[in-house]
Order: sequence, then structure tokens, then C-alpha cells
Amino acid sequence: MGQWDRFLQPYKQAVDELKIKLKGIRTEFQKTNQTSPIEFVTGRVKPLASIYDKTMEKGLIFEPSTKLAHELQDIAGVRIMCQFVDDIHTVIDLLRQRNDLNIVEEKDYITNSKASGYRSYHVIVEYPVATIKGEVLILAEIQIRTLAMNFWASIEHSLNYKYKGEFPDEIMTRLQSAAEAAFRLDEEMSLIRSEIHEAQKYFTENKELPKPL
Ligand code: 0O2
Repeated sequence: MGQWDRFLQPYKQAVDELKIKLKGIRTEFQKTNQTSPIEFVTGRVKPLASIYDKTMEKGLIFEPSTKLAHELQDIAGVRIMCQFVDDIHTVIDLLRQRNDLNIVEEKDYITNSKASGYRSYHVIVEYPVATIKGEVLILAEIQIRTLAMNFWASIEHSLNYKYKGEFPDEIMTRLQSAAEAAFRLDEEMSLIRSEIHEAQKYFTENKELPKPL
């Protein structure tokens, strides 16, 4: 195993464990016939090429080190998607109550969206991973956002990859207006939240009934 593989292994373990635990929250809500604030969960270990880019941006040395582990807080990244903005706050409260992780920082890009139009809530956590050499504390970034925020962010992320942040004016204007549309979509959906929940509950209950002969 190379030194990067060895360094990244506990991050992989942290992402796998956090994904299982967060998906478990969703299952628990569903099994108790409650609407889950979590729609779906994804996770990844930051690819080496992105770690390299970030170390260059931050003027760090590209080598597995305690300094790097401290400075790059999103080597382990987990993303939680919610249907409604209110669900994001429910998820944050659930995270705050847990004693298997420790929140070290919160970044609210929903109240204070980024200049790009990016909206999301980031929670940096310390998560203990058990290894054969003992416990290792891993920093992980949990991003919590609505489906609309996620849609916008994934599109902007792909475009950013192509244009390296230097968007042509027209694309920039379109992205800004798409960000506003995503914001309005979240607002509109919030207004009919209880109606949607009722419909989803009705759908789930009836889906499970046996078909008549
Ligand atoms: P990737 O490919 O998702 O890993 P800091 O690390 O504290 O110096 P930074 O990097 O701005 O400052 O941290 P922050 O604000 O917590 O953002 C980290 C991650 O949030 C990014 O990781 C993205 O995933 C997401 N993000 C932040 N701003 C934007 C944005 O304007 N557009 C999109 N689409 N995503 C954003 P990476 O490493 O940039 O990318």
C-alpha cells in the first residue's frame, strides 16, 4: 500500500461509516411511519488530483501529513440531500445531538449565500475511526442542502470544471438567474410542504397494500 493509500484509508472508512449511519436515520424515520428529513446521502473521499489543487491553492506541501489533515477539512465528504429547507435544520439538530461525532465548525451558506450563488449548510465534524493502531480522529465535511440547491451546485461545479471559474458573461448571468430560480423553488415547495407530506404518506401507505385479486 502506498503512503497516500495508507493516509486516505481512515478517510474512506469515515465516509463509509457516516453514509451508513446517515442512511440509518432515513430508515428509522420510514420504519416509524414518519416523513424523513433526509432524501438521500452520498459521499466521497476527495480525489488525489483535487487534493493536489487545494494544497497548491493554500500554499501547502503536497504530502500526507498532520498539517494537511488539519488544513483540508473536506478530504472526507458526505452530502445530505433534503426536500425542504426546514429539513436541513432538523438534520443539523440531529447531528448536534449525536455523541459519535463532534461538530467543530458550521458554515451557513444558506443565510449567507456565496457570491457565486452557492447555497448549502456545511458542518465540519471530528469523527473517530477505529484502526488496528488505535483510534484516529478524522475531520469530515457534511454538506446539507435541498434537492434544488444540489441541482444548481452540481451544474455550476461541472461548468466550473470546464471554465476554471472564468465564466463567459452570458453563462454567469444564467447561473445567477438559475440560483434565484432554485431559491424560489425552495420557497414555493416550503409553502405547500404539509400538502406534499400528506400526499407522500398516502402514496407510501397505499403502495404497500396487497393488490386486489
Ligand atoms: P469538490 O470537488 O466538491 O471537493 P476552505 O476550505 O475553508 O478554505 P472553501 O474551500 O471555500 O474554504 O470551503 P467551503 O466553503 O466549505 O467549500 C468547500 C466545498 O463546498 C467545495 O469543495 C464544494 O464542494 C462546495 N462549494 C463551495 N463553494 C461552492 C460554489 O461556489 N459552487 C459549488 N458548486 N460548490 C461550492 P471543493 O474542494 O471546492 O470541490
